[in-house]
Amino acid sequence: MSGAGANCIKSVEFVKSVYSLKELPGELPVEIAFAGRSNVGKSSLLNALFGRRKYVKVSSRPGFTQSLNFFLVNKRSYFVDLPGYGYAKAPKKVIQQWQRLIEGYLTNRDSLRGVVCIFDIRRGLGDLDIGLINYLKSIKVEPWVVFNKADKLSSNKLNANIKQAKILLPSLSMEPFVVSAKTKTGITDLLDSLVCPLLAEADDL
Ligand SMILES: Nc1nc2c(ncn2[C@@H]2O[C@H](COP(=O)(O)OP(=O)(O)O)[C@@H](O)[C@H]2O)c(=O)[nH]1
Ligand SMILES: [Mg+2]
Repeated sequence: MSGAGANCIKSVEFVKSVYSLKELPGELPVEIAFAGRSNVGKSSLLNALFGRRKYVKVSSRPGFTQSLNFFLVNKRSYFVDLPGYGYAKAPKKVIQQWQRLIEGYLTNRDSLRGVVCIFDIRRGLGDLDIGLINYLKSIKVEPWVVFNKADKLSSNKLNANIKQAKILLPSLSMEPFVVSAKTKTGITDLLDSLVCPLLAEADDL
C-alpha cells in the first residue's frame, strides 16, 4: 500500500483529548506518539503526514495545553499528539502535572511502538531534548528523531546544524529524518521509512 510516494494514511478521525490517565482509550494494535518542545511544528507535522486535511490545530501562539490528543488512523492505529514541553513561563505545578501524565502514559502503553521526537533544526538540542531521548531509551520506548523547519535554513547551515545535533544525540536505531512541515520536504520519506511500515503492522495483527 505504501511506496512510490503514495500516502498510506487512508483515514483519520480525532477521538479525544485526555487530561488524566484514567481517561486513556483502550489500546489498538499500533500506537505512535509525537513529542516536541512547544512551537517546533508538531501539529503542522501531523497535518503534513495526514495529507491536505487540517486535523490538528496549528497555534500562532503556544498555549499551555496539557492534553494527550488521540487520532484514530486507518481504523486500527492511534497517533498521539503529546503536550509540548519547554514553556519558559509555565508554572512549576503545570510542569509537574505534565510530567506525571506523560510518564504514566509512556510507561504503561503496551501498543506504543515509539515516540517521534520533533526538533526545530534552527535551534540546537537542549538538555530537555536530550533528556527526552534518554528517558525514552531508559523505559525501553523507541525514540525516532525528526528535524523540522528545514526550509528555514540554507543547505550549508542546514547540514552544519544536522551535524552538530547528531553529535549530541545518543545512538539511535534509525537515522534522524529532516523535514519541512511547510514545504513537505522529507514527508514522503518519513511516511515510507517509518510511519507506513508501522501502520501496515496493524493490518497484519
Ligand atoms: N517555516 C516553517 N514553519 C513551520 C514549520 N512547521 C511549523 N511551522 C510554523 O511554526 C509555528 C508552530 O507550529 P505548530 O504546528 O503549531 O507547532 P507545535 O506547537 O509544535 O504544535 C506555526 O506558525 C507554524 O506555521 C516548517 O516546517 N517550516
Ligand atoms: Mg501543537
